[in-house]
Order: sequence, then structure tokens, then C-alpha cells
Amino acid sequence: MTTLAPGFLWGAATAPHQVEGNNVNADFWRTETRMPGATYSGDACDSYHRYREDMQLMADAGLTAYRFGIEWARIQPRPDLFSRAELAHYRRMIDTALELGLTPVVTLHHFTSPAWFADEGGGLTGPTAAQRWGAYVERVTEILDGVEWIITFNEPNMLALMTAFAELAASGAMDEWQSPTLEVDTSDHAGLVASLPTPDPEVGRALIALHRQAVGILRARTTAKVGWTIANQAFTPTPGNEATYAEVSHVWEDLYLEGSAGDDFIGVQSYSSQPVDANGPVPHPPHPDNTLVGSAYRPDALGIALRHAWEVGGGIPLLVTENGIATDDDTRRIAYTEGALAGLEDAVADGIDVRGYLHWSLLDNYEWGHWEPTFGLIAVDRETFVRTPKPSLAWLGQRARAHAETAVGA
Ligand code: IFM
Repeated sequence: MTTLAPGFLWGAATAPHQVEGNNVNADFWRTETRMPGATYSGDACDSYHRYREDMQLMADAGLTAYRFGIEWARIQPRPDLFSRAELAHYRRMIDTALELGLTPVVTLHHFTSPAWFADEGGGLTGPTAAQRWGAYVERVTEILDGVEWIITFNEPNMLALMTAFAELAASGAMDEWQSPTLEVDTSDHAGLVASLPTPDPEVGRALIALHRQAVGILRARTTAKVGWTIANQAFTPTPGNEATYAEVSHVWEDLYLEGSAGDDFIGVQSYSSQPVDANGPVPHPPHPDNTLVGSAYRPDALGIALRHAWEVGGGIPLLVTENGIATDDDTRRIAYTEGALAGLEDAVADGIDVRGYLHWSLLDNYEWGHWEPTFGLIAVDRETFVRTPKPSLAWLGQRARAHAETAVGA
């Protein structure tokens, strides 16, 4: 007997730079060329042209929601130029999702900004940020009719971490670039994890201000539910280290959960879990069970993350905007997701308001410098772009269908 509400969203997620291809005006397009050992995004999954096929596969499987992003660098390729054609492109994506019965969950910023904005003097932390970001958000509201869920920033805490990485790299203290997500590439660098920088709270506070600005604009011009998505680390204290745990949690995520005050929802993004001892997050050693990004196999992380976000967020409704596993074994993906959903259902049974589950990722997409960590429910041929759904897509779709039947019969 499901505890999930009838309108619970079942879907999958992508981000523009990771799937669209040829995002040539974005800052990360240039960053890729500066990352030693990195592979370029290039054509990515060519979803810029193949989005209908992607959405059709989701709808055919039984899913009911699609989280995708709008790419600022396409909407505003130059400071003095907004592209009507690109606005129309994203409107077509929204229309296609609605036509296929998929609830669009739209992200306005998923790690990438226009390169000209990054150059203007500090990007999101620079003096022009509020004016530039506000103008972009206002312009995008012209195409958001009928969209019920809008995400301002994806993982502001990881954006704040990326700033810390960039500062470290600029100081020459880091001879090798680390991908922007915590989960990436730690397998080869287990010893490095302990000395990784932490998200810069100053950057965090600047992002909270930009988020609040966007919430104001979106509330005034749309009827959508508005929130942002936090990378939840599912930290757990080791005995006697509760105070360190509280400090670590604050700098990594609670600052951002608290910055959600007044929002309509908090996007929870969870992959793994990490204990905290007296020295901080405990480095995770290489292990045969690790995922392809070197993180611990922890399906229970989602339940921990939901409970933490609910508690710190003060009861703001939650939407799982990312959860998944980097693996080339789809049976393992299903087992992981089964475990994660069990944690979600337990949390809901305990009274936590969770509005949906969006799996990361729909496609085997570009993982910020790498193609090897495959998170997708659908494989993509890197030469032909042919999509091949994995059993996990049908499995997740079946969960959605079973829930719909139970909810209707309830
Ligand atoms: O691919 C990323 C995504 O862009 C943000 N959250 C984590 C994912 C997996 O590392």
C-alpha cells in the first residue's frame, strides 16, 4: 500500500550542458579545454535536437515528469542580446513535455553561465551579478506559462565548492582539476579527499541573495512553485563528534537549506553518505563496491538526506530532483534505486512531505569532463546518438504506473 500522494511525480532529470551539445557560449565549454585529462562535451547527447525522442521514451515507459534546464548562454549569447529563437526553442520543449503528459520541472541555472558573464568580473559573485541574473530570469519568465515547478540554481553548495576549487587551482596548490561534484573521480584521489576545500560561505551567501531575487521575480510573473536544489551529503556523526558534524553540515548544506526559507519546495539531490569524525568528512577509501565515481554504495543516503532537509528546512515540501548511481551494471542501478525508494517511502510514512522522485539521469550524459561515469536510464551511442533504453527505465516506469493505479483506486 503506497504512502505516496496521488500527484507524486515520477521522472528523470538532465542538465543542458550535459545533454544538449555544442553549448559554445557557456563558460564550461571553455573550462573543459583547461581540465587536464578531461574529455570535451562536444555534441553531448545531441538532445538540443533530440529532446522529443528523449521525452517520448520517458512517456512511453510510464514516467510523468521531466526535469530539464534552460541554458542562459543560449538565451543571452552576448550581454546586449537575448535570442528570441532560443527562447522559442525552450518553449517548444515545455510544450512537448506537456503534450506527452510529462510535468516539466525547469532549471534556470545548472552550473553553467555565459562565458562573457564569467569574464565580466566575478560572474555570480561579481558586481554585475544581480543585474545580469535578474534580467535573464525576467526574460525567461516570458516562456514559462504552464510550468508548475521552477528551480533557480542547481546545487548552489557545489557552485560554492567550485569557486573554492578555482581559487585553489589559481594559487597553484592543485595540479589536477577535480570535477565539480563531490562524487566525481575520488576513486583515484582517495588521499586527496581529506584536504579538499569546502564550499565558500561567502559565495553561498551571494548565491542565496541571487536565489531570493529570482524567487521574487518568478513569484511576481508566474504561478509556479519555486525552489532550488541542494546537494545533500547525508553526513552522519561518528560517536562523540556531533559538534563537528553540525559545523560540517552547516558549511556544506545547512546554510543553503536555511536559504530556502519561504520557498515552495526544496530540491533534494542525494547519491551517497559520509560519516564525520573529529577531522571532518571521513575520506572514502577505494573499495570494490564503490560506484564509478568512487563514492560509497549507499542507497540509504536518500532517506538520510530527506530527513535532514525536512528538519533543517523547517517542513518545506521536498522534491527529489536527483538520485542515482554511476554504474555500468544496470541491475545494480535498479537495486540501488529500489533501496533509495524504500528510504523515501519510509520518510513519507513518517510524515515527511515528498512531492516526487526524479532520477539522475535520464541519459548517459556528459559528467563534467568525463563520459565514463554512466548514470543513465538510457544508453546513448556516442557516434550515432542512438538511444537504447536500459531495463531500469522500464522498471522505474513500472513503479510510476503501479503508483498511479494504487492512487486512483485509493
Ligand atoms: O551530473 C551531476 C549533476 O550535474 C549535478 N548533481 C550530481 C550529478 C552527478 O555527479
